[in-house]
Parts: sequence; structure tokens; C-alpha cells
Amino acid sequence: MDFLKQFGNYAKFIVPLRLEEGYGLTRKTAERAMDCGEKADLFIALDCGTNSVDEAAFIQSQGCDLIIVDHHQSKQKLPEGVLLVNPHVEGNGSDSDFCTVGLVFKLTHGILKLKRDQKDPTAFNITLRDYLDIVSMGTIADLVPLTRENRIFTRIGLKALSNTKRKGLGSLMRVSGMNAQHGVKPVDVSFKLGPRINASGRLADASLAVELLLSDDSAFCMETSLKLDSFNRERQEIERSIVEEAKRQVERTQADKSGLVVFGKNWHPGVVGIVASRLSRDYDRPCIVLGKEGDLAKGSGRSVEGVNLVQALSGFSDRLESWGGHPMAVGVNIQIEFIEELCSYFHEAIEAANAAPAYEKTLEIATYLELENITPQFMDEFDFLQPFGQENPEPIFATRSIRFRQRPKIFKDAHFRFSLSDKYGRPLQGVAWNLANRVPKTDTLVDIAYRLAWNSFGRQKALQLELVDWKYSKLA
Ligand SMILES: [Mn+2]
Repeated sequence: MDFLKQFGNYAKFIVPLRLEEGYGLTRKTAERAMDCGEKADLFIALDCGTNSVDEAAFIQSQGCDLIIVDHHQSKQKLPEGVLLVNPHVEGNGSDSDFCTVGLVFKLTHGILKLKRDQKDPTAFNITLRDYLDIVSMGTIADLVPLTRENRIFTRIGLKALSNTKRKGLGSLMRVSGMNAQHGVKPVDVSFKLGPRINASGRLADASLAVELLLSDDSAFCMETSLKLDSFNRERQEIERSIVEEAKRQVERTQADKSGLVVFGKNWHPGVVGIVASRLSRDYDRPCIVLGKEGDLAKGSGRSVEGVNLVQALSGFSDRLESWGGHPMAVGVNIQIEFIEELCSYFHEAIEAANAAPAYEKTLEIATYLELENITPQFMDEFDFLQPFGQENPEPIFATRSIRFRQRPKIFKDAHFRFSLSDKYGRPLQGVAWNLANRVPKTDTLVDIAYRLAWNSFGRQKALQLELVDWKYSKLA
């Protein structure tokens, strides 16, 4: 929108109302979009439309050109003349993993090059880099791998986001309690900005979030950010009520089952993962929570220590539409008529898994360090690996045979702080979240696994170890 307007186009947008108009590029959505007063001559569909053959023909029949920018797999051939910007076209696929906003960036880049070749003066006043704040947000929130070009988008884009000139993003960061001057991290996008932007689409009209990103009016931006924040709280409320409903279902029908499967046709597939985590933790049993989308039940499974969910489900794979994941977490799509069968299968499979010897929980260690290796210079170099996220997880380091000289200090009953010193006597501070029930003895050799971060407070920052796990050293 912003880019098109710079070239003097009169651009309008709509976001589909999922409940009334359905998902993606439907006839109803297309009709509403084209009913904008003046006759539209170009229609750009984003993140949808690849397989909307009839709708594309309808848009063309109205005398309108159509560009589809999308990353969903193409299954059908679109009418002649439709411009499809999509790396996943049958027989012509690429291994690109851009999400739609990344593709939009590519499209604007292409248009800009063309306009510069044509010596359009506007084209020389646009810096595409200024759009990377938005590109990085979409790339992180859509959970595409943060490797290759997506990594460049997010690395540069997160810096752009921390000094964004977009008033709407500034106010949204403020209501989210973010302090952008210390930099914006992928977790800020995933847990603070993203949920608030998405909340309006779940509960009201998603176009509110788009208006916020486009607006130059400070008062409107603040008011809208506060609205999105309250929608987000409402969403959390809904999550809580689904957890309660799921628990009632467990008590009623599965209290004696070793593996739990619960289904709610009104549960939003976007929250089932969180609900499954809660249930498996509270009942200390593997759990699959299914919501409904279209004709399918879509859900998430979460396991408990020692039970491999991928192994447990593999015997049922011929009944599943699609599924995948890792030992502790899976995603499952299943026809609703098979859910009952899944319930009894899952109970048996978990019984069998419980009877087998448990596998030992492991941690993947990036590398072993000596404490004296952890210097500000090391941290500067470590920073080049950022941003961490999908397919570029934050490394966990480990150090063998160290001693806690001072007793760690427990706080809030759940966590503890500790201080270590390297062989030159330089102190290193650390924190251990949720490990207060397992505090290492002092003056005993232990191996520790940890993450490294700068802890910022006010204008100061200090190096901090975040303890992930520890064990007493095996003596040679
Ligand atoms: Mn998408």
C-alpha cells in the first residue's frame, strides 16, 4: 500500500472476514474488494489465490488485472494472463522459503528496478530497506526458517524495527511493554507484537491492524494499539476457557487413560498447541488436543519426558491426513470420523511406550567452553549468529567440572541466582529459571549447560549465564 501510493496509485485494501467470507480469495471477498467506488484496474491478492481459479476468472471478467503473491502449493492452472508470484508451482517449484511478505518485498524490488530503468524520479527517492521492519515481523511471525535470505531480512529488519518511523508500530511496542532501544528480538515479535496484531483478526476485523501499520495519526495509533492489546487479553481469556473445557472433557471421558485425546469443534486451531502443553503438564500424560478447521480436525500433541510421540503415533499414520513433528511435540490433521479410533489407539500406544524402557532426555550442546572464554569480545562475535528462531535455534553452551563457591540464592521460590568465577577470579553472574527445586551443592564438581545473553537494565548491561540444566560431573 505504502509503496504503491508513492507512485501516485490510488490503492485500497481489504482483509477477508473469515467467518462471513471464508478463507483466502473467495468470490465474496473479491466482490467486496472490487466494490470500492471507483473501477479498479489492478487486483493484488496476498497470501492466497494460488488455487482460486474461478475467482481469478471472475476478477478478470470485471476488466481487472490480477497479480497473486502467495507461497501455498499450486495445484491447478490459473487463467491465462494472471501474474502468479509464487515459488511453489507444480513442475516449476523452487526451494525458496519466503513467506508472503518476503515475496512482496521481492515484487517491490522488481518494480523499483523497472521504474529506475525508466528514470522515474520517485523510484530514486525510495529506500526499500525502510520496509524491512515490516518484512522481518512477517517472516518471524509466519515461522519460516530464519536461514538464507530470510535471515538477512530479519537481521537487518529487526534493527529497522527498533528505530521504526511507523507510528503504529511505535505505539504497539509501547503498549506491549517493549523497550526498543535495547534492540528488538524475534521473541518480541513472536510473543508481543505478533499476538496483538493477530488478535484483531481472531476477534474482530483484521483490517484494524493494517490500518495501524499504515497510519500517520498518533492519536489513532495509540487508541488502536490499546484496542489490540485488549483483544489480546480477551484471546488469552478464551485460551483459559478452552483449557477448562478440555479438562472437563478429560475428567468425564478419559480420566483412566494413559494418553489423552480431546476434541472441540469450536476450538481454534491456533490455540490448541498451548492447550496441549497445559494439559500434558497438568496431567503428566501425553496429550493431543484437536480443534476444527473446515472438515478436518487439526491439532497438536505434547508429550511428557520419556515418551516419544513420533514413535507412538507412527502406527496410526495411515489414518491421519497429515502429521509430523518431534518426540515431544507433533502436529496432527485427521478426519473427524477417526477421532474415536485415535482415542483408543493413543491410550494403547502410550501404555506400550510406558512399558518400554524410557529414552534418556538429551540436550544438544553447541560447544563446550571454559568460563574464561566468555568475554565481551566473544559475545560480540556470538552476536553475528543472531537472530535466533526457526531452523537457527539459540545455541546452548556447556562447561565441565566447575564449582559453585557460593550458595545460589533462591528467589520467588522457583528460581535461583548464582555467581561463578573463571580461573582468573573474574566473576560471572547467572540465573536459573524454575530450577529452585534442584540447586547444586557448593564446592562439588558439576557440569553446566547454559545460554548466554546480555542482561540490560537502564543504560547498563552485564553478561549473564542462563542455566538450562546441570549435573554432577562424572569423575574419571
Ligand atoms: Mn502465509
